[in-house]
Amino acid sequence: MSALATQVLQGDRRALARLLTIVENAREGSDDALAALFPHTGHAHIVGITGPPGAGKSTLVNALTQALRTDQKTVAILAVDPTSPFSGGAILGDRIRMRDLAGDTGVFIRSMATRGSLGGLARASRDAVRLLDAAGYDHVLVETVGAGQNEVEIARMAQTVLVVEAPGMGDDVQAIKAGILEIADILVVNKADHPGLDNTVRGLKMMLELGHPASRTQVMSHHGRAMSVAAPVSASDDQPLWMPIIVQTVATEGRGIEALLDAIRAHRAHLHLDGHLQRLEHRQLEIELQERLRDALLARLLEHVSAQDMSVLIERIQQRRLTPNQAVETMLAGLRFGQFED
Ligand SMILES: Nc1nc2c(ncn2[C@@H]2O[C@H](COP(=O)(O)OP(=O)(O)OP(=O)(O)O)[C@@H](O)[C@H]2O)c(=O)[nH]1
Ligand SMILES: [Mg+2]
Repeated sequence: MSALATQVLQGDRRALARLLTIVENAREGSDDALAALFPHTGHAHIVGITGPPGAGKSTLVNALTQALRTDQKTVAILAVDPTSPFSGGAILGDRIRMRDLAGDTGVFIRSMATRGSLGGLARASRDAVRLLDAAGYDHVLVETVGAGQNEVEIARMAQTVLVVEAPGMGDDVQAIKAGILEIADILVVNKADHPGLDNTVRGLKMMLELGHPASRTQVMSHHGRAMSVAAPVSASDDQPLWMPIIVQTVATEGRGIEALLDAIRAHRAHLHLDGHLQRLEHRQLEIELQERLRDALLARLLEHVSAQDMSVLIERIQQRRLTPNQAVETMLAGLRFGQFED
């Protein structure tokens, strides 16, 4: 086993930090270390925290972490910033806000900024979560800004998803996108000290009621699914439903944090009933394998197609001598490009 992987298992924080960098950038040794650590994963409770910018996600993560520490649990925090191409900025702000947690060896904080594509970040986040899991943290909290596809991505790697909203943030229907119902296990209305609280809570409740019972199947099969498709419930799949819980918090004052923790515990207990967790993991792995396979096949194919070949094909398409689909077929068949000359 790689020395770093062994050190991570022994609780060496510096080794964990170094290995996270290696894995994040898919550097040499990344696959071997992940393979060595993989058998040690599957123990952490992975909680995703998403929601619009400034809703109070980091403040909540901070408060939750302190509550979990009081309960003797260890916590790893992964702040994923898909909007910033640089490490720094918002993430640095998060670090400063999280200074309350600094110096506690039961807490590990890491941020990751996007490099390249969204797909790349999804891969890197999944691998990072696995390292933190293998390192033995009881809870891994993954924070990401809810914008477009990101919320769906987080649902594909977390076991419990918190969607954080705040009153007056472009209410009501606008901020409360339909997709939230399908990914949220717990809806947190943070900044409960702000005006407009009742409107926001009412809006969310209405949405949940609308989604029930007609969309039952969507509610229970939300994780990692093609979101618009309601999965039919088979006879063997007749587990009790999980209806998203709404919790009100004032993260800055620690208000509602115990209730939130209770909701998280309740959802975790639900997952451990009747094989829910296994089914959730199965669906998530199915999606992950498809993504990895697609990326690997594309990379392998592109090894055999030079930029020059590609631009020749594009010219042919522009000359209307080749359809885009024919160009793809050409590449797949590994044919010589000259064949299309007439
Ligand atoms: N009044 C009030 N302010 C809050 C509350 N929670 C957070 N804030 C403040 O709201 C601001 C944003 O909080 P963050 O925790 O950084 O929000 P975030 O969702 O992590 O923001 P991004 O990571 O930038 O998307 C900060 O100034 C917090 O102090 C709350 O419950 N009440
Ligand atoms: Mg934040």
